[in-house]
Amino acid sequence: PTTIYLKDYAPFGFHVESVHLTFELDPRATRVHSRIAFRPDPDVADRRFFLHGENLSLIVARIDGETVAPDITDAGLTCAVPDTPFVWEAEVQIDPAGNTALEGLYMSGGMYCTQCEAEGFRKITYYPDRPDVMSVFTVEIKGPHPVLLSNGNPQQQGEGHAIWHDPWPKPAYLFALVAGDLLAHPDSFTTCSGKPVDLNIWVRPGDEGKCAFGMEALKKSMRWDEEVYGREYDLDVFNIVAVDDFNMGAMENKGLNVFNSSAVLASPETATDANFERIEAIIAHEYFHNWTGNRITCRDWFQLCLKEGLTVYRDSQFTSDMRSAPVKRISDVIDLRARQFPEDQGPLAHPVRPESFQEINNFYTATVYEKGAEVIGMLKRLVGDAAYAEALDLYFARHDGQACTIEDWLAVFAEVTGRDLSQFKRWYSQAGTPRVHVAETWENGTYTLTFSQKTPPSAATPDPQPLVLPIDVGLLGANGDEVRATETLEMTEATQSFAFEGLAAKPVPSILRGFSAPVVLERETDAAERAFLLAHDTDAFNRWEAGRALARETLMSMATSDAAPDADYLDGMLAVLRDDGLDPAYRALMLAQPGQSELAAALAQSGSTPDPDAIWQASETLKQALAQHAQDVLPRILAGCRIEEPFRPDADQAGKRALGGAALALVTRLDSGAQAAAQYDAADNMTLQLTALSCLLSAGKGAEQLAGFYDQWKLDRLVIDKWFGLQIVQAAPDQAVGTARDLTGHADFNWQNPNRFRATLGSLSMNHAGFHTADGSGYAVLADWLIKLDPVNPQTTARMCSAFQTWKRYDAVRQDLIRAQLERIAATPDLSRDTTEMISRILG
Ligand code: HT7
Ligand code: ZN
Repeated sequence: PTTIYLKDYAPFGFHVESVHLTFELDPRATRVHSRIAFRPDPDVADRRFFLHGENLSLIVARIDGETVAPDITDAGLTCAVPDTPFVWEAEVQIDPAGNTALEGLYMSGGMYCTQCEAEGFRKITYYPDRPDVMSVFTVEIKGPHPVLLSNGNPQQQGEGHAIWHDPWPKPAYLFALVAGDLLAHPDSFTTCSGKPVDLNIWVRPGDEGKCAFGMEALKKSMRWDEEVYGREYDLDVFNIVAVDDFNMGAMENKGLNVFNSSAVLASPETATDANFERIEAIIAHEYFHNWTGNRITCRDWFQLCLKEGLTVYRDSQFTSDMRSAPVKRISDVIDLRARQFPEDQGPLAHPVRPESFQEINNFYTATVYEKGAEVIGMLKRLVGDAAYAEALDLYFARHDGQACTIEDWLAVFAEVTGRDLSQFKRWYSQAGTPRVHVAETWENGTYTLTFSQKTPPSAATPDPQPLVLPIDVGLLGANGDEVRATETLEMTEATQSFAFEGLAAKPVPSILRGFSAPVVLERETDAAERAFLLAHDTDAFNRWEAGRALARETLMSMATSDAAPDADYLDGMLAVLRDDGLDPAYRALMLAQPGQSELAAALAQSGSTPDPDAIWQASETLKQALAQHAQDVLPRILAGCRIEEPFRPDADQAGKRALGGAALALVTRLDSGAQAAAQYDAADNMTLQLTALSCLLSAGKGAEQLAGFYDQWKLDRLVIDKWFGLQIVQAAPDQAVGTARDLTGHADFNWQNPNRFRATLGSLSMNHAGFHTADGSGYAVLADWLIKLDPVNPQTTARMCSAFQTWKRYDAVRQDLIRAQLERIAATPDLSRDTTEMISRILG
């Protein structure tokens, strides 16, 4: 496979003045006519006329009306063209029904839909399919379907015929077309300057009752972007379509967002609070792309973080404003540690702005998205809120309608603040998670913190240099009062000291408040100090972090010796449970234990080889100990979390249900599932129903409820995904592989549907001890299915290979078992470019 390098970027030699596409839809033989006006760019020396194109049957091509015979390869075509403006026309035939990869134009449940990011448009017609080629599109659709949609505004709509015009120049990856027998959930929005916008969520008949929440989320997002970023919507219509077969969450096509059904459809009976929150965030994310991604796009795919990091940052600000800011921050950090840290600390490590790739789809990663957002959060912290707002205004004003780079992005900050951001820019070019060690001294009223930063070298970054780290620090006195409010220390050296003078007594430091930089903080301290911070820290994040560290440390010692659960941890958690002044959602997060995979990582980093069974056992023992320690207070918590009002998926009610769920999980360990069974029977919403079922399954009970759940929901695809996933995630380690195997034989296991595939095989990889079962059967089952899926859907296959990325953490026997499976996948004939790249990077 060819490797593409950032350093080789060269502009296209032609401007595209306009694009006119006509689609004659047919499941097996859709015809696509293109009429594209090109103008040679005199500033570009290399004016080779190359159009991308894959899996296309060219019927005819013309230049200025004359038939031409281009040179065609698997990747596209070249053709001799005039040195003056000309019109290219082509007619191609494609096979949407045979397109199982879900890139380009494909069919899902009888409807036509498209997915063009990153490089799917080349499967629709010949085109310069690169983000720096932007043009105005007019799209004509012919087909016997009641609903025919594309980007922009509708120009004509009639029986079996529609014309759409998008006035905003865009790259081809933002093109979309949808056709089918769909129903709309309509609404409207008036923008800040008084322009009306028609809003619709389009769904298959039967799903119309699941759109109301998504529509409210859309309107809130539109208002928020006006109020917080000054960004107004710019078309007459905004359409969202729900699609069942989709490789990711959703796609921000201009004026026509396409969503995985799971990322938009929800009703109280069928969706959990977590689903509602995710839907609100994804709707916001895709909507915010209208400015950060669409109006200002990326010059090339190496700049992906330009739109993704910024848009994730914006959607996290939105969720913080709509819900609880500390709860959102803690949830984001849990997610970062669970998904981005393993990537950054393993063989798939790459910079936020990668410098090479073979398959760009493999770089839609937690590093580009979530670490990319962290980098923006650090920048904002360093320059301050006012300068951030000024820089963003300048960015939008200067770059509207352009395809930009990280250099363009940083330049507006440098200009607004006068800062030299060259060292900060290393965050974009260096892979790896910095480890920051802290030492302290106390002398004559001066307390000094000395930080040392070290980023472990990796294949992507063999010689890491010191980064700019904003480290937020506050100091607490012995009674828990703040003796120094939060201050951002700006660390730029490998080792650097910061002194706090004039203190009456040695303080307790609260370091890296709000998780102000995405690093691993190393501080040798004792359980007593952690317990003090858990009880007193005035920073909500660090208070949670103190409890998390206590849990992690006790679990690590329990997993490696016969240590008993730490009393400081148990007492601290009891105090949290009793503290009704704390937000229930926050208390629920406090009670959650670190994931078993996170513990495996921590053990590996501390020099011991993680034993998945011992980690599982430690985690079970600690939950049991906490249940016993808290048994007197649990009934009161459960009662306090009961909600009498009608269901609302808002943060208040969701927080109560989350705390009630955490308490129920503990109670289930004491009452053999009696209260969980009662909650299951009484549940009138999916959160309560699924929480109860999950408690029962984790206690090795609930067979009857599981069967009843299937009968109740067998016609609801999204709920049945939960049914598949829950059984595997909650299975005991020795049952997980068998459960997954049985479910792959179930009549409803449609392995070509990415949601169902992920619900089954993805859940197996999430059951840490089950997946890493000593005989290697977990690895073998996953590898079997990845080999089977690869020729059908390389993108989803390649993404799921990351389940193996942590393989070097484990013992030699497990490593050998995993390596054997990786080599078996690699040796599969005709393996896709996507999966080949992932496996070879993981093998190293
Ligand atoms: N910009 C989108 C990224 C994307 C994608 C979405 C759906 C299917 C395949 C895809 N490939 C890349 C999603 C986003 O970040 O908003
Ligand atoms: Zn995005």
